[in-house]
Amino acid sequence: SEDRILHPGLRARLMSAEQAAALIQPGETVAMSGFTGSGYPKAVPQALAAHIDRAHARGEDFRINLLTGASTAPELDGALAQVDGLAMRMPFQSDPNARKRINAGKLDYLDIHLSHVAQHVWFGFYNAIDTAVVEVSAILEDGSLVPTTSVGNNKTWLDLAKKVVIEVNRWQLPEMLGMHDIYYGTALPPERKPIPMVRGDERIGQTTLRCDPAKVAAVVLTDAPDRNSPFNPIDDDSRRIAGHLIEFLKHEVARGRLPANLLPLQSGVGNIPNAVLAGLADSGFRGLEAYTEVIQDGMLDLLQSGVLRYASCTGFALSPDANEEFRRNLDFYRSRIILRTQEISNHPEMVRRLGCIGMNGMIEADLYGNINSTHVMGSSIMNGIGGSGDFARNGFLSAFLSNSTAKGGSISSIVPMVSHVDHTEHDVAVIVTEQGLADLRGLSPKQRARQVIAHCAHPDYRDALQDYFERACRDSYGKHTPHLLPEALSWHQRWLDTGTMKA
Ligand code: 0RQ
Repeated sequence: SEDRILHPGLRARLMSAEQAAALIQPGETVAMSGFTGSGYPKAVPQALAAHIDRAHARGEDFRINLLTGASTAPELDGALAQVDGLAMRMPFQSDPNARKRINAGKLDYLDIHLSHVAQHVWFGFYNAIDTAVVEVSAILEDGSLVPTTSVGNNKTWLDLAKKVVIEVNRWQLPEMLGMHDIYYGTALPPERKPIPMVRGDERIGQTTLRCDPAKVAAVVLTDAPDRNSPFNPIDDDSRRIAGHLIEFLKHEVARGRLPANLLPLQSGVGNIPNAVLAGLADSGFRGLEAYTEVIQDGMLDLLQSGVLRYASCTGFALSPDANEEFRRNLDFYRSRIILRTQEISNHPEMVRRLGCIGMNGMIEADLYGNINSTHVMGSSIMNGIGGSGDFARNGFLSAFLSNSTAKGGSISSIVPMVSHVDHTEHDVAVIVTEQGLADLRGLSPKQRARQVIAHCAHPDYRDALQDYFERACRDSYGKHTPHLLPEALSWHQRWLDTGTMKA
């Protein structure tokens, strides 16, 4: 602890995770660090889960409201959901236990644009934050904190929480000091100023997080790694999706609509976006930039090969192997990776100014280009909208990617009407499946439907989509965005009733 906690007053607040967890009271709103499996507190959430479990065994009510940056890991979301310790969760999760409770109607979940979270807390839209639990790699002499592998909303949590619990994780590398850019220039309307950044690799803030030592109630030492699952090996369909998108980007360069090194890329997490990154490695592109939320394995490879010049993000989602690679070659990555607060990594002002190219996964798309990123059969949450909307609406171009079918071909990812809408037809430029790419820019709804059916639908479902569209064009109440209302969601109902969308 000597070299990691340089502030004597804070060293005096060292205690066990159990003691720190006991400071959190039932009903509190607790804001924790963590973004896509990186930089989340590793010990206090598990100790809190045990504490809650004992309270429940005694017949006491004990649940908290939990905010984070984005998803975390089994030690946080998993542990707290397992013991029924959560009353409300926001703004994003991807944990199987939490998901199960949310979809059983036992846990309230608010699925929020990731750029909105910090400002909404500042606006006072949500409960006041009772406790912040934030992982750092070191506490400096002046009490400022060295962030770890994600920044997320930590600045806001530390600024606004009534009390603060700090986990100093000795597994995290203190040599990451200098990679973060914490911007303290955000103000509330009507006092807001332009964000003073015109290139994605600029630094506009400071390298550490401020924290009032008087608010720090506990400091806990930990020694555990970030945990992320390895990616699946890239399959043929993902490779095809990546191929279609990269061919499209080259076409845009050839037509003079994009510069030769494109514009800053945003990439969602998941196997398909990872395949796109892998595809970019041998695409011939050079000097690419990434202004994104999450750095996953493929981005490290692109940095290594020099295809990518830099990556700006707010967190990592690395497989165990990629994590080791990052730690071994930290000196190389230090000058090429910037970690920002998520209000800046996802800021509409920055995404619009830089002209980001958004590339995100989807659950389903409809004929007219509306996208469902979050809900299976319109009602069962998968993960959440995350940052996809921040980039889809404000970027230069927005692409949504998916296989054309799901669940062994029993589901068409292209449907007459999406069963839930996250990204409207107004925010979607291209849709890509392994079948092909539909370029929806400048097209009317009916023109879009023809493109989506021809280029994205799986052959097993193409005729049925065409048939629906033709009958809708003939019989719909209005002919602008033709629909047959009793049939529009019948594919979903058929799957629920019979296990397949096929008639
Ligand atoms: O579920 O594992 O139970 O079978 O969805 O699907 O094909 O593995 O694809 O990992 O890329 O995830 C939209 C969920 C896609 C993701 C989504 C089922 C499928 C499987 C996963 P099973 P795949 P991916 C940056 C940006 C929103 C957040 C975001 C996502 C599971 O991309 O969460 O973009 N996006 N953040 O079976 C029923 C369909 C389906 C379907 C797929 N049509 N119907 N189930 N599935 N299509 C990151 C952050 O913001 C933090």
